[in-house]
Amino acid sequence: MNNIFKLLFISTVFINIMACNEDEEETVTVIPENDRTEQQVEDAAALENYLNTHYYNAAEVNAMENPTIDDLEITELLEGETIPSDATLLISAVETKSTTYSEVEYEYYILNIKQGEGAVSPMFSDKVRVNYSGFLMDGTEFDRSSTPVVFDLVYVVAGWSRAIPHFNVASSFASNSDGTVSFDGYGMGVMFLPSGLGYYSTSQTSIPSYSNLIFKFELMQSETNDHDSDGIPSYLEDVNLDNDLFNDDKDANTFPNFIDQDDDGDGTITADEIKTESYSEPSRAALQTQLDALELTSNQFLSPIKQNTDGSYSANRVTLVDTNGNDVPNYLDATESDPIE
Ligand SMILES: [Ca+2]
Ligand SMILES: [Ca+2]
Ligand SMILES: [Ca+2]
Ligand SMILES: [Ca+2]
Repeated sequence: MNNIFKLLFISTVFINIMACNEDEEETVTVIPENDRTEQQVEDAAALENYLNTHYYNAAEVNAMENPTIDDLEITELLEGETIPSDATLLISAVETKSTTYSEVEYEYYILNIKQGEGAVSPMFSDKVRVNYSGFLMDGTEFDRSSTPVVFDLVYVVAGWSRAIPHFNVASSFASNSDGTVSFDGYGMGVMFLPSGLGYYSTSQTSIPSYSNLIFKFELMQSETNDHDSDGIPSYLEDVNLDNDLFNDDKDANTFPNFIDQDDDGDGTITADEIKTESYSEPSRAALQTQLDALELTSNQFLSPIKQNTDGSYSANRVTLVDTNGNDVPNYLDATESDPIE
């Protein structure tokens, strides 16, 4: 299953290849993709209609400490019916969000059942552990997890990297004797996505092209990604700040910054063009105390805390050195290629 995650890149055309006649030639019919702006208008209207004609069991799930995706029930309000007193119409409960993707302004909707009590909220480029169920506006479920699964938000449909960061992770977890893990105080909600933030023109198993997608989810954990291990977390490799890592390629070598170990192509790897100071402590708490005491300048950040093989914990203070003071850090400045230290 998990068919929503097999698609890394959304193709721009449908190609019908029809095997042909005696010449053994092939006829290729290319159907142009719908205009994204026009499709968004249509999808927005359909989603709004859905939200105006469906309600959920608000009182029930709001009363639960750790509601699951299966506890949340969305029901169609049929003509002539009234909403049950303990239910809420979706349109009255969702938050409307907007984002730009593929140069088009999109609106999507979030139903926040539980914010999540953990301290961390994932970045758009992080790895997350979730339970989820994906379905279409007609209620057809096309995918679901049976146990919490890990996804890289960079390689799933664009709506996920927009919606999930609005939530926090679980406050704690515990390992059970049967090998499963229980999470407490996790984030839980529903995202309602226009097709442009889903698969758009590409059809999937059980998902026709141009389908709006609805996902219920529980957010358990997240982890900061550094896809190319160059010391710059992936969210900081989005130089033009549009939540899209694929359109930032400083040296135009076709490898976007987040998977390029020498971002500016000056022959010195990024890891050697930034200053890294390492801090280690036997316990996470002691390390946290030490890190909290550090004063960070605007060109510094802390790497995520990692546990070492000897059980100790460590983290780095990273400084984006800008030797010539032109406001472009050395790792993005091809005229500065001397390794740091
Ligand atoms: Ca990186
Ligand atoms: Ca970008
Ligand atoms: Ca590059
Ligand atoms: Ca470099």
